[in-house]
Parts: sequence; C-alpha cells; structure tokens
Amino acid sequence: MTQPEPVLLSKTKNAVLTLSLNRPERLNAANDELLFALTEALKTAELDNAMRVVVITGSGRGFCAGQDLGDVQNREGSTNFTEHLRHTYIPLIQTIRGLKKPVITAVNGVAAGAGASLALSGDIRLWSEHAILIEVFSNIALIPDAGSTWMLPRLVGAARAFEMMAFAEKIGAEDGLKLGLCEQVYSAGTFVDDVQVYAERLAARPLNALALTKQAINFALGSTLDAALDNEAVLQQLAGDHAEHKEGVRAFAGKRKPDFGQF
Ligand code: T3D
Repeated sequence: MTQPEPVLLSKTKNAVLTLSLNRPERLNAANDELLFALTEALKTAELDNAMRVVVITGSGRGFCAGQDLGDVQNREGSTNFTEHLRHTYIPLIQTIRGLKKPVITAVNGVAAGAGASLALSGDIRLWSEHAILIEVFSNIALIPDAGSTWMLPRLVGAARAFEMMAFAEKIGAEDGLKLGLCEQVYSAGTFVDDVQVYAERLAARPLNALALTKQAINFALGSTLDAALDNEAVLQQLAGDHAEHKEGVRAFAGKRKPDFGQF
C-alpha cells in the first residue's frame, strides 16, 4: 500500500504556500520522512518567486506532537540523539529561521515537544482557540530541543520557561497570547480562512524589506547594540537600493497604495 505524502503542498493564486503536516492519526508526530519533506519543501519555496509567504500547519486536530515515539520505541540499541537532531530538526529550524520569506506557523491544535519548537519558530505565530503548546519533553525525561531552549526563555524569561518545561505545562490559546507565544488567536471554525487572509495581507507587503528585517532581527538576537546598529546600516543599503523602496516613495508622493507585489 502506498503511504500518503507526509507533507501536503497547497499554492494559492495570492502567493501563499501552505505546507500541511500530514500524519493526522498521530497528531502529525514527526518521523524522518516528514522532517526531510518539510525541510525540502521550504528550500523549494525559497526559489519559487510566485510564492511570497509560507504557512506551516497541521492536518486533522493536531499541529505536531513532536518526535514520533513509535519510531523511538522501534530503535535498536542505544540511540544517537545528537546525530539524529543534527540530521533532522536542526536543518529544519535553521531553514525556517534563515528563509528569505516570512514563515507563519498556523497552530491548529496541540504542539508538543519538538512540535512546540516548530510552532515557536515561525516569524508570525497564529493560533486556533484549540491550540495547546506543551514543552512535553520532561514527561519522557528528555531535554527540550529543536530550539525550544533558545526561543522560549527569550519570549517568557528563563524561570517561566523552566517551569513550563519542568512540569510539561499545557499552555492554551488565552495564556499563549498573554505570554507572547502567538500574535493572534482565531476561532477554530474560521481558522483556515483567517490564516489565509492574514497570509495574503503579509504577501502584499514589501518582501525584500521583510527578508532583510528578518535577517536583522536574527542578527540582533545574538549581538550587541553597537553591532546591531551597524548591521542595520549595512542592510538598509540593500533595502534602499531595491526597486521596492522606490515604489514605496513614489506611491507616497502620488497618494496611492504601493504595489509591492510586482517585485
Ligand atoms: O529522537 C530524537 O532525535 C529526540 C527528539 C525528541 C523531540 C521530541 O519531540 S520528544 C517529545 C515527543 N512527543 C511526546 O512525548 C508527545 C507524546 N504525546 C502526548 O503527550 C499526547 O499525545 C498529546 C499531549 C500530544 C496529545 O494528547 P491527546 O490526549 O490530545 O491525544 P492522544 O490520544 O494522546 O494521541 C492521539 C493519537 O496520536 C494516539 O494514537 P492512538 O492511541 O489513537 O492510536 C497517540 O498514540 C498518537 N500520538 C500522539 N503523540 C504521538 C503519537 N504517536 C507517536 N508519537 C507521538 N509523539
């Protein structure tokens, strides 16, 4: 019997590419096949000029339940966690954070373990009212990986992050919004449409400038103020030299809406 595709691709005419994790019966728990397919789809999206924004979401009721524990149980002998992470989750998270296009994580349901890391890794995080984030790793006596120890303390502070990790606390949408784990929460019934509207709004923004903004934020998160100030000055040259900038200024002078979608 042929296996279903682990990641479904859907392109809309409004320049939004949606990647849906597709193991709904396992709450989209990640096996290697899914992780490689997602990373490859993101790399392909980088080269597709017709696609301006990427949405990552889950099929069925879950977003992603983290590493597939069935696969873990089937491992023989001792597991090389380090090598596994280096081959699977690390390239995935690096690809998302380095992508020169905005990535939205549209968290439709539970995001647990490395699935929580994936949910946090988006440039914009949109949650359904049914979304739940769990740093579930300690339930199986592992440490948070796939970037959770880097992302979560920066969002909620070290002590709160540790508490969430130590108790594998379930964070629902209301608390997620308060804690800054997501930017918007939408009703479950309209979630897909609301995400699409949001993504289209983002796709109409100046993408070169947004890619450079993402690059500047990534740099600033690991740098001093002096270094960040200088990096802004360098990247601003790239933004200012781009046709998008000229269109923005022309539109302002002409009292019209800029057409950034042409670039
Ligand atoms: O290997 C390495 O490189 C290390 C990397 C580690 C990264 C990690 O992500 S470690 C963390 C792994 N994930 C987990 O420990 C989460 C396990 N799942 C859960 O705790 C719960 O399922 C949830 C809290 C996520 C959701 O609970 P609930 O009650 O909504 O759903 P459920 O009934 O538990 O799950 C529904 C089905 O999905 C169920 O299958 P069944 O019984 O209907 O046939 C369940 O077994 C399956 N499922 C859920 N999570 C996983 C899974 N199957 C495989 N792997 C999973 N992670």
